[in-house]
Amino acid sequence: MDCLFCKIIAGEIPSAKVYEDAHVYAFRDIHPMAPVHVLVVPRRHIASADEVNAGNSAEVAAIFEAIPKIAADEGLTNGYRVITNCGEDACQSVHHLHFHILGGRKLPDQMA
Ligand code: DGP
Repeated sequence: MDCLFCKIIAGEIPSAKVYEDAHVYAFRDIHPMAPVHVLVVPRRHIASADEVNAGNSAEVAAIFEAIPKIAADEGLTNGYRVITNCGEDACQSVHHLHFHILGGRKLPDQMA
C-alpha cells in the first residue's frame, strides 16, 4: 500500500518519534503549526475517522490512551488541542488516520 504514514511507521521514511507502543506511533509534524505539534497514528492502516468501526476502534482507544502520556511528556500542562481532519472538506491530506496534538501556546478559540 502506498501510504506515507505506513512508510513512516515502518521506518522507511525518517520521522522524529516522540512515542510508540504496540498500537500507536507518534511523531513531530513536518510543518508545525504550534510549538508542540505531534501526529498520533495507529500502526494499523485506517484511512480516516470515517473508517472507524467496531473491528478497529480499539486502535482509536489506544491512541486516546497515549495522548495524555504524550501531552505530559511534551509539557502541555496548560492544555492542548486534538484534531483529526476527515475527508475532502476537512482538507485531509494524508489518508492514514491521524490525530494532531497542538499546544505550547494559546490557540485560537475558533476551529474553522
Ligand atoms: P492533514 O492535513 O490533517 O492530513 O495532516 C497531515 C499532516 O502531515 C500535515 O500537518 C503535514 C504532515 N506531514 C506530511 N508529510 C509528512 C512527513 O513526511 N513527515 C512528517 N513528520 N509529517 C508530514
